[in-house]
Parts: sequence; C-alpha cells; structure tokens
Amino acid sequence: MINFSNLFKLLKKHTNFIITSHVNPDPDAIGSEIAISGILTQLKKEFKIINTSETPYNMLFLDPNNQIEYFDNDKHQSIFQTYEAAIVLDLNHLSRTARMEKSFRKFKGEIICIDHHTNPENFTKHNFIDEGKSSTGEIIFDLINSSDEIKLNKNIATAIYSAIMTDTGSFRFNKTTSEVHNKTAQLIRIRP
Ligand SMILES: [Mn+2]
Repeated sequence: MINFSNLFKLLKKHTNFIITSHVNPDPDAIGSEIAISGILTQLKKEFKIINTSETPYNMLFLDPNNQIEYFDNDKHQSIFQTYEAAIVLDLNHLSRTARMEKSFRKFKGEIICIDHHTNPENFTKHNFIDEGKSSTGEIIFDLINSSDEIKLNKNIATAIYSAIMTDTGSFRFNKTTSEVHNKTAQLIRIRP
C-alpha cells in the first residue's frame, strides 16, 4: 500500500521538480507526467517535464500546453544542478531514462519514484510503488482522491483516462478491477 500522505508531504516540501518518465513513452508515461504536473500547478510549484524521447505525435493531445521538453544535456544541466526534487514515473530502474540516466545518478535532490512495475532497482528511498495497480495513472488518481486540496480537471482526467485505458489493454487485463471501472467512470464525468 502506498502512503499517500507521505507522498503528498514530499510534494509540498519542495519548490521545484523535474518530472520524467521512460524512454519510448506510452500514454501511461505521458499521461502520468501531465497529471502530476497538474497537481503541482494546483500546489503552485515550479516544474519542468523533461523526457529522453520525443512525444509520439499520437500522444501530443495529452500535452495541450506544450509543457514537455526533449532532454538536451547542455540546455538542462543547470536544472539538474539546482532543482530540489525529481519525480520519475512509470519506471523503477533509472536506466529506463536512457540519455538522462547520468544526470539522475548525479542529481543531488530528492528523487520520488511513482510506479506499478515489479522488481524495483531502489535507486531512491522515496518509492511509491504498487504492483497491484493497473497503471501509474491510477496511482496518481488515488493520490488526487486522497487529498482535499487537489481537484480533477479536464486535462488531468484526459491524461489519467488515457493512462489507465492503455495499460489495461482497453480494460481487458487482469488488474482491471471494479475499482478501475469506478475510477474511469469518475474521469469520464469530468471530460466534456
Ligand atoms: Mn505503466
């Protein structure tokens, strides 16, 4: 079980965050980034979403405000040297950040890992991993639900819906529980 109040405390503790996910991103990776950035916006935090891969064209709709940046070592070096925290999503081995791995190994800030895969590398003490969850997006949904301060909005709902839909194989895989259907029902109500 993930301790959402501990996770929330970490989000409140820092002023700026690097957000990333894995190489060759899927909608759970991109959707989780957009959803967590929506949370940080509501908390009035600064963030940069930086990925090792470019966003595939069919996922660009998840990033309507064009917030995702493509990693460039020269351009982003100062961010890695100065930011207080990083949130890595939908991965549990830093090698999955590919071209960014070295920057994360050297990163002095706190790294927060939110994921649903098995056999974590444990590159941080801040692991928020639940292998029983359908997707990282579902975990972020639970985080939002655990707090009175954060509200679902259209961008977050679209992002989390896409994450859950893709990672459940359109609601066919084993972890498609009744709770997953309840959560996606709530998300559909928010989308226009
Ligand atoms: Mn996933």
